[in-house]
Amino acid sequence: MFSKAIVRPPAPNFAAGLTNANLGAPDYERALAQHHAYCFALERCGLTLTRLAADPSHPDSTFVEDSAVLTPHGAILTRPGAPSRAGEVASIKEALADFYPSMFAIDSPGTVDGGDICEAGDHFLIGISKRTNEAGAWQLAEMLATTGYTSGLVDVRGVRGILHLKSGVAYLGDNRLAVIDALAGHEEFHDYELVRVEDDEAYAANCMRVNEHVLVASGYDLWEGKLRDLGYQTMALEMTEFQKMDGGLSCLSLRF
Ligand code: CIR
Repeated sequence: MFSKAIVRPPAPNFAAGLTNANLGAPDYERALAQHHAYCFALERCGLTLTRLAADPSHPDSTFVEDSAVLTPHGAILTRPGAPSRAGEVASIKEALADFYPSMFAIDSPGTVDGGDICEAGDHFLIGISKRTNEAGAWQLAEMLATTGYTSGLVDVRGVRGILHLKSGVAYLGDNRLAVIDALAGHEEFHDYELVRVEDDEAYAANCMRVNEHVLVASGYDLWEGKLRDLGYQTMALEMTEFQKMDGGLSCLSLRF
């Protein structure tokens, strides 16, 4: 169960962030409205939000998930793989200090983006991507091991259209993983019940179980229907402007 989350709205220069999506420039006002609805949904799931101020010096800083990995046993500050995002960690550290008296941190030469880290019960799936390197992944695995978590690595570098592991995988609870076809055969997933996301709805794989609900991007009806058939209460949220910047639902908050 989560009780809190940290969020940060997009800044007016949000469109200057990194993207490979080729979906056009995001509309700032629309992004703000979508972010507002996202925050409201988290509150409906029972979370108390810490709302950070928009940070125009880091256009990607609305994607707060990438700067830390949070578990019930501690916080680990990451070292984002994109140089333009390195400066985002300081303010996340400050915000987390209110909740975590001490924190681990990933060191050079390791890099980790939180979007590559999928908590699945007591086991962590750690994506190796253009952002998270093996040095970072091993550091993280060791830190997690000190508080009793196991982990496994999943290399997503060869998977097209995937920025981070969680662009294609989400843990739904109950030993179930939502997964895109391209990743479904991975040996790290053998012990889970897999729920497949169709290729033409691949973006929807980045869904998010928050307490009694699963938040999903709106417009992916097959996927939402599948989740409902499995008994999940879904909440659909418009994500178009964040998708244009390679972002999904999970990236917009740090939940704990
Ligand atoms: C980036 O390329 O870093 C941002 N434009 C998108 C980050 C999305 N974060 C995430 O999936 N956790």
